[in-house]
Amino acid sequence: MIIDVISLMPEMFSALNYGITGRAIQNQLLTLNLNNPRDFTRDKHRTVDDTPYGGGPGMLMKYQPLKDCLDDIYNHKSIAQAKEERTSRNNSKVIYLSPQGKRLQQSDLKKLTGWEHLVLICGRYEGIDERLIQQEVDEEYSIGDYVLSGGELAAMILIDGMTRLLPGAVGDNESVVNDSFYDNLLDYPHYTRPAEVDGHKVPEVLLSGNHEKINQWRQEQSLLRTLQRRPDLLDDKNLSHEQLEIIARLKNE
Ligand code: 4F9
Repeated sequence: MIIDVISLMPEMFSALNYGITGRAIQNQLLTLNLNNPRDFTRDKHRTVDDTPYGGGPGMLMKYQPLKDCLDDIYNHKSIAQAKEERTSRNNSKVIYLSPQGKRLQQSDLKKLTGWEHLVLICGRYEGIDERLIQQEVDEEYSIGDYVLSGGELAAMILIDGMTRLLPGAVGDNESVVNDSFYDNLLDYPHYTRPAEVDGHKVPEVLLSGNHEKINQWRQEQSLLRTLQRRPDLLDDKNLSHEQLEIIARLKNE
C-alpha cells in the first residue's frame, strides 16, 4: 500500500519509523511518501496560509499550494496509474482529517486497507479552504471529538491502525484477530507470569489447560467488559444466540 501525506510538518511522521509501522515500511508492505505544500508556493515568502473571508480569528491553509501538491502526487511516475484509477475512483482515495469528519472506527480502517493508494491531507491553523474539500476530498475522518493542533497526529493514528491490518504486518495474525474492536467487542483481561503477585492471583481457569473453558471465559469477559464500559458497542452489533444468553445471565448476576 502507498500512502502520500500532505503536511507542513512532514518531520512529525518519523514516529512511524518505529515498531510495527517501521517494520512494515522496511518490508515495503507500506510506502510512505511525505509531501510539503510549502514546496508548491509561488511567492517569495512561500506563503501557505491566509486570513478567512468574512473575518474572524485564525488563519486558513490556502487552496493553491495544496492543490498543486496534490496534482504533483498524482503526476508522479510511480503512481501515474493511481491517477487513472482515481479518476475512475477505483484504487486511490483522498482523505482529509478534521473534527468535522466521520468518526474513524476499526471497520473504516479495515475498509481503507482495500485501497492501493491513499492521500492524507493534514490541516494546520483553522483548517483548509472549503473548496479543496469539495473538489478533491473523497472522505473526511475525525479520530474523536476534540481539537488538535493539526491533522498530523490524526493521520498517524489512521496509518498505524491501518498498517496493523495489512497481511504480514503483525507477526502473529491471531493477536490482531483477538484485539479489542476486531469483533466490535472490548478485549478480555490478560495475565502473564507469575501466577501470584503481591497477593493477587491469576484467574484459576487460565491455569487449567482446558482450552474450551478458557475460550468460554474470555468470550464472557469480553461481553462483560463491553456491557459495563461500552454498552453502545452492543447496540449495533449482531450478537449470536449464545452471546445473548451470556449477556442475559451476566445482567442477572
Ligand atoms: C483531526 C481532530 C481529526 C480530530 C485537525 C485540528 C482533528 C484536527 N480528528 N484538529 N486539526
